[in-house]
Amino acid sequence: MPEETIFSKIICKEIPADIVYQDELVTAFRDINPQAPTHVLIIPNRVIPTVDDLEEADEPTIGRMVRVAMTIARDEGIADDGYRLIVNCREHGGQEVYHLHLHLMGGRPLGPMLLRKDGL
Ligand code: DGP
Repeated sequence: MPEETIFSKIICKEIPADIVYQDELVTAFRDINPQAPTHVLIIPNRVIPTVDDLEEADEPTIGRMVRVAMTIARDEGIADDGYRLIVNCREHGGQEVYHLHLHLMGGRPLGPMLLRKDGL
């Protein structure tokens, strides 16, 4: 069983967060350090440390995460202009919290996907 995370405490409301959606599979809340006018994290209620830990049985959960992101984007009024969904995985992916999360960002043009470095 993976360890509880800071996000587990948000799910059970042990620590405060601006929760915008919650159901039996997923929770969505505003990022504490927003990088765009809308920046919401969508997470599974069960701790899955990284996207690399997904199992076949998690397919309904990952599907729900994407559908919830889509619905929140519509509710926030950013869907027509477009938005970005990001999942960071482990060290090179820049993952800080080892509880799988989908970043939903939008509300302004987000620019190129990555800052390019010499030699890629
Ligand atoms: P990542 O680098 O992909 O692991 O992103 C982690 C994100 O989680 C980062 O954008 C900041 C956010 N975050 C970390 N701790 C908290 C918290 O306690 N509350 C909220 N709302 N967001 C948090």
